[in-house]
Parts: sequence; C-alpha cells; structure tokens
Amino acid sequence: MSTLVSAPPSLDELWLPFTANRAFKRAPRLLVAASGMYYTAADGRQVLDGTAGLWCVNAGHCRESITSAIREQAGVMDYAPPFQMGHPLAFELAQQLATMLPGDLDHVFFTNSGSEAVDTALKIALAYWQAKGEPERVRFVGRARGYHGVGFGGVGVGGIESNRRQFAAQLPPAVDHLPHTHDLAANAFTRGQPRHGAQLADALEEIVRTRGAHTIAAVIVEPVAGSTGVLVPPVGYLERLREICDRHGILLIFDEVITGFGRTGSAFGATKFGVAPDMMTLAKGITNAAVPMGAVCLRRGIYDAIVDGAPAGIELFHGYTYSGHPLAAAAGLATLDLYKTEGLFDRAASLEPIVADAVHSLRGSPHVIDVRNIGVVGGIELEPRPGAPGARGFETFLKCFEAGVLVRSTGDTIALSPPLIVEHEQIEQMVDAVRDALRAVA
Ligand code: PXG
Ligand code: PLP
Repeated sequence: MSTLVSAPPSLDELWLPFTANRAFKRAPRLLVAASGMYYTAADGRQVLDGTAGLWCVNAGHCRESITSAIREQAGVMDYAPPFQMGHPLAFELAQQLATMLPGDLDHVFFTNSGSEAVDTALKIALAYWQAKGEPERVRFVGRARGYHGVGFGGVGVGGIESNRRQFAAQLPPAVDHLPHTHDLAANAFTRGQPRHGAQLADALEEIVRTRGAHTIAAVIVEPVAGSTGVLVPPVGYLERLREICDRHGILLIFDEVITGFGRTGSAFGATKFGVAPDMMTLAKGITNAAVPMGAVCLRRGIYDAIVDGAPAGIELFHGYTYSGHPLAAAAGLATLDLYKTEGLFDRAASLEPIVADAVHSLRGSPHVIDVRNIGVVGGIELEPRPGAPGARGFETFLKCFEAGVLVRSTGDTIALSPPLIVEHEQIEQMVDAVRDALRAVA
C-alpha cells in the first residue's frame, strides 16, 4: 500500500480530545485526505464515511463550491473584528439562515462551535428574563443523557455522567434534569419515532411544581439525542414539552447541533417534528464543517427585549473573537447554497426508508438489542459485554474501520450518520460492515 503522507514525526505532544490517548498512540488511525463519501487513510486505504466526520459533513467532503468560497475569501479579507465592527458576509449569512429557520426564529448570534452556541443560548435566556423584569428566572432544565457540548454551561445542563464527574464541583448549580426517553422494554426495534414515552415530558410539570415556574428560565433538549446513542423522541413528547413550557412561560431551546441541516430528513428537527422552539443552537453542518462555526437562532422578541431593554451601550456582555469569522461566513453561505441547489434535505427525506430498512436488517445479528432510526441516522445498540461496558461497541468500530467503513461507537451503540449524498449501495456497504464486525467481536 502506498503511503500518501509520511507519518508525523511524533505523536507524543498532541493531546487528543475524548480519546484514549495511550491506546491511540500505540495504534493510531490517521486520515490524510477526503473527497465526497470517502476518507483516505494514512496507509492509502479508502474509507467510506459512515458518520459524516462527526455528524457534520452533511454535503460530503471537499465540495468544490465551499472550498473555493473559503479560498477566495481568504485572499480578500482574512479576518475582521466582530466587536463594534462588522463585515457583509456575516450579515448575509444571518439573513440567509433566517429565511430557512422554523417558526418565528429570525435573529442569529454566531459562535465557533456547538459548545459555544449552547453556552451563548443559556446566557441569552438569563439576559432575556432580566430584561423582561423577571430576574428570578435563573434555573435551567436539561435532560438525562443529553449532550450539549463541553462548556461549563453545556456540561451543567448535559446529562452524561462521565462528562460531568471530573468537573462536578464547579458545574452550574441551578439545574434540574428531565428523565431520558430511552425505553428498551417498550420501544425496542421501532422504526422512526417510538410510540411510548410522551408522558415522560410531564416530569417538567413536577420540576415546575417543586421549583416554581417563576424560577425557571429555559428548558434545553436535543430533538433527537445523538451523542448519547441516537434517542428518537417518542410520538407526542416534544409537543408536550412545548405545551408545558408555554403554559409556564418557560423558554424552550432545541439543541440542533446534530439535527440541523437535513440530518433528520427535514431542514431541522423542529421542522421534522413540527414543534417550534424559542431558541435553537446550530453548528457542524452550518459550514459543512469546512470552517468551525456555530450559531444561536432566536425569536425577534428575545432580541428586542434584550437590545431595547438595555440602556445605551452594549446590551449583551458576551461574544467571541471569531464570532462570524469571514472564512466561516463564506463557507456557510456556500454550504446553504449547496444544500438548496442539490435539494439535500429532500434527498435526506427520501433516504429515510432506505436507511431504516438497512439498519433494521441488523435485528437478529449477534449482540443487537435495539435498532433505531430517523432521517439519515441509524443507531444499533449492543448488549454490553459483562464488566466491560463500551468495549463491544468500540471493537465493532475498530473492525469496521479495518474493513474500510467509518462508523461511530458511543458506549455500546453504533451510530451511522453518513453525508446526505450517500448512495443506496454505500448504505448497504456500511450495514454489511457492521454485520460482519458483529459476527467477529466477542
Ligand atoms: N450540542 C449537541 C447536540 C451536540 O451533538 C454539541 C452541542 C457541541 O458541539 P461542539 O461543536 O462544541 O463539539 C454537540 C456536539 C458523537 C459526537 O460522536 C457528537 C458531538 C461532538 C463530537 C462527537 O456523538 N456533538
Ligand atoms: N483568553 C484571553 C486572555 C483573551 O484575551 C481572550 C479573547 O480576547 C479569550 C481568552 C477568549 O478567546 P475567544 O474570543 O477566541 O473565545
């Protein structure tokens, strides 16, 4: 096999995120190029991308229109300060986004990641209630197994214990968590939305009773929980959350960092499930991951309350050096254009039954205790190996990578979330790789 790029001189200095660094450095997996549906590994092998990178390369890799937009902008203006200054592309991208957003979301605050978008949305919620004259609304409600990135705010509202444990002493204290909606006994092997579990939203009523609605600023949930193992919302669940939030005047934030930009077979999770949030966090697919970017989208009323409610001067004491970075804005505009011209969200919708058939064909394979799907997402949950949770999932990921298919393991769930340009045969190839791997792992 030809080596495209010489191995890096040393693996020692770099500390990889969310990685078992010692094991990785003993047996590194390096990617050196990408195009369309494929990565090229350092040993020259082509690897079919079953995960769109990390749920983010929704239009496929190295798309020419995005690449050239970035290249062009890099030669025109590399950077402009976003504090007390601006540049046209950021405004243009906000405006383009606003035309796509569901409900009455029509204002946009740019960040550089999903984590920053989440922390920003939480701060906006606090600022909003202060502006509205209800400064005692400071509590947040998240959900067990929720993932909202790695900022202190996002970990605080997040519900993944392993992400919280090391930092528990300093996490925001005024947070309650709803129960998660995963119910194997009632819903295993459901295609699409599970039938049972809408009533789990009623836990919010219980939190309201305990804490008082007047203390709760916002509820934040992922429409479909991705990182935690592909948890699709039960029929009626999001509607009920919306209704309870409305009844008590609580802001509802959808974290659409994964579900945004076609992943569920619709532009957003909000449009897929027909439930409009008050704020939405985006990242990943906003630039097809070619330049880091995130965003908070919100109703005009929230923006107006904070901006009009403030005395002259700065209204929100928050922002990033790279908010609305010119290269990210250029990439974002080219990306939204590509989604539109290629009809990728409609394509995702038409792929949903094909993905569903493919992943549900794994029912009956060794270790499989559940299969879940929505849009261009499949989740295959494995029975954990006794005493070694996550090991079977991770070994399945390794076997698939050896076989030339990139899948993601999160605990003992295998997640498939390919770019929305995926062909039918490639979906089969991914599922076959998982099937073969499951026969091989102990
Ligand atoms: N919210 C949600 C719902 C996410 O899925 C973030 C916030 C944080 O975004 P940043 O850009 O700060 O990473 C995410 C990120 C996985 C995986 O394999 C998922 C994410 C990131 C890395 C891996 O499930 N989601
Ligand atoms: N730390 C220091 C010392 C800084 O000066 C800044 C920004 O000016 C930051 C952190 C925040 O960096 P960013 O705006 O890229 O999030």
